[in-house]
Amino acid sequence: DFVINLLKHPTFLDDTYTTKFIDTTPDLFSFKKRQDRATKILTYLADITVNGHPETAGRTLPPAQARRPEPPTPLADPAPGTRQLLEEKGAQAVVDWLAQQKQLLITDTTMRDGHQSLLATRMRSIDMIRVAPSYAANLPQLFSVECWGGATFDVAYRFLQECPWQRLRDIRSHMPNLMTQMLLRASNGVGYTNYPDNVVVSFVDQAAKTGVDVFRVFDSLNWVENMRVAMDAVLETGKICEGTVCYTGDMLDPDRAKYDLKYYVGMARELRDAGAHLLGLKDMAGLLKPPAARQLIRTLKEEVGLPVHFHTHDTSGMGGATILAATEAGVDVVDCAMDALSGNTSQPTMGSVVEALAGTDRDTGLDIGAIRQISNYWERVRENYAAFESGLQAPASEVYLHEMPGGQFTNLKAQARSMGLEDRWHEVAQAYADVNRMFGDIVKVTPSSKVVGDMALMMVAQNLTPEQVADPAVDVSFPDSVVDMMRGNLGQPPGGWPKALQKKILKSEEPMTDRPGAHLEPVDLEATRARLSKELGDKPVDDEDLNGYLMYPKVFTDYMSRHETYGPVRTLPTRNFFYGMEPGQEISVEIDPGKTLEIRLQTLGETDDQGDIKVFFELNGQPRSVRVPNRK
Ligand code: BTN
Ligand code: 3PY
Ligand code: ZN
Repeated sequence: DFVINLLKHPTFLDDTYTTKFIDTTPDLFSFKKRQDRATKILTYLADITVNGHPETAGRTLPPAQARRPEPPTPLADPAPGTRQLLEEKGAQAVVDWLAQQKQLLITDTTMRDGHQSLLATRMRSIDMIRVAPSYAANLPQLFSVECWGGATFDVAYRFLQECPWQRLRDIRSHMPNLMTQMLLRASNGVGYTNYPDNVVVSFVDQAAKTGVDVFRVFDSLNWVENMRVAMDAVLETGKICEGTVCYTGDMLDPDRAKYDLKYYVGMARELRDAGAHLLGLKDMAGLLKPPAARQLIRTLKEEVGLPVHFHTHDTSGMGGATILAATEAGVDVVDCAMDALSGNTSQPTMGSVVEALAGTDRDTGLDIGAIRQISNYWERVRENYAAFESGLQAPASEVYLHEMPGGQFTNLKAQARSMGLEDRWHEVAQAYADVNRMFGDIVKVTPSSKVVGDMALMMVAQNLTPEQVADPAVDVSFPDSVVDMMRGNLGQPPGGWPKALQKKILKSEEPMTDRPGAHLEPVDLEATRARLSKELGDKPVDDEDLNGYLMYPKVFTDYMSRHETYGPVRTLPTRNFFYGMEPGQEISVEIDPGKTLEIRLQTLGETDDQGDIKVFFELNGQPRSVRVPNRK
């Protein structure tokens, strides 16, 4: 029942497809003849050159000296790594192997959380795929490479005009010895709301098929009940299930007793009993301080018996110290970002952690020279994303006040800017902390963090105090996301929602207290596929596209309709994708392995009386022109 997607069909991908293919497969061609892919790419380049990219308008330009980054040469054939162990002996064998290792293992997060936290998730696949062979050859001792999930999924479709599944497939194939890792928001999939159980299962299944090896599964309220469907689905695939505890508050602060050592150990045991292979400890805001890390990791190791994989953010500047404390306490794996995309709201710095442990009994065994070379590549890559830099100048202890996740911080700041609240940022930070208390002190991570952020921005914009929000006599119009969360649609926090506030928000409506998924009808997958196919002009819909649509219906169909116009723009160099071309510039674009377009921009014509402008190119030496609207 696997339907080949026409857009990915090898015969179609080859521009030389002929009427013979159409004649022999008439069912694939019940729609209008479309332009060839080279013309589509020229149309895109012309449009961006004339009008600019909407996402970079008014933002900082890449530095003048920025050039195309060159990945380091792979030094050897990739040595066997964790991926071979998983493929040959299975998930439990990887865990058993891990438990016997003395060295600290490292997961590289650059391709997921690193750019999610520093560059608004805007890194394009091509910049990752080009360096993947260098990772495989030069750093075969890595535990895994986190490169998928979280916010990267919808941003790929929504802003980067590329297919997230194709990204995964390509990284997977260029890095055959390293395990890929994704971040999965349990019942929220890679979205912001609970999905029906069969949608979650279908998504996990497809992610495993396309190439995810390690699934870090967490729930935004730390509600294990709401993680079982996703965890069971991962276990069913035979891949590695990293059941994850989110860390919040301050374990050693008696005023935050709700999230104490006992709480974390209890949740970790529940995850172990739910079948987790590995225990994830996800410190999404970077709140775990070194002394607490020492106690927490040691106790988790003793009391739970699973290898522990620790994730933190360096927002406070203390992340490296916490990693070293965790290492002394026996943590098995830690997350780091490559130097050039590390620090601040991102992960701690890989090269520095490797150096700090060199020669100790937990020496990582990673080649520091290889790390520096790969980091130099990322440094160049980063230059081309200047438009998405947050402008954050320094680490800040204020994170212990607001507790915003690293992946949300810069986003919320941008949201505040767009509402004209940028110069009231510290008030937003205080409001964020106030809202957390009003909501009963909850875990704040996607999607619960977004709800807290929405509420905080609303309070600052409307000059509302926590007392006014709580006062039954003051009329407050709550953001939709807050109403939804209080209804129980994201699940239950430990101890439930504060009753009085919930009542004010829901009025006479009864909240739900059980699993949202239990109330959601299963989606008829084949009927959905048929409906989507019809909506796309009778185009066949493969399993990846179906799962993309199930997560993000409108985002997906918008992506598909732009794809019709612009073609495989994911193959463009990043500089040209965001800024178009200069007259006289020449670029090579490999639209398929071995099929390269040589594109030269000649000149821009005059704008005609319909407001269109003709753009003159040379394509593989032949003159070509395309007409695009001049919107300037
Ligand atoms: C988006 O931001 O909507 C996705 C990126 C592609 C949008 C294309 S870029 C050329 C053309 N100009 C626009 O303003 N939108 C499209
Ligand atoms: C995400 O869910 O995208 C996160 O990064 C949470 O930390
Ligand atoms: Zn993170």
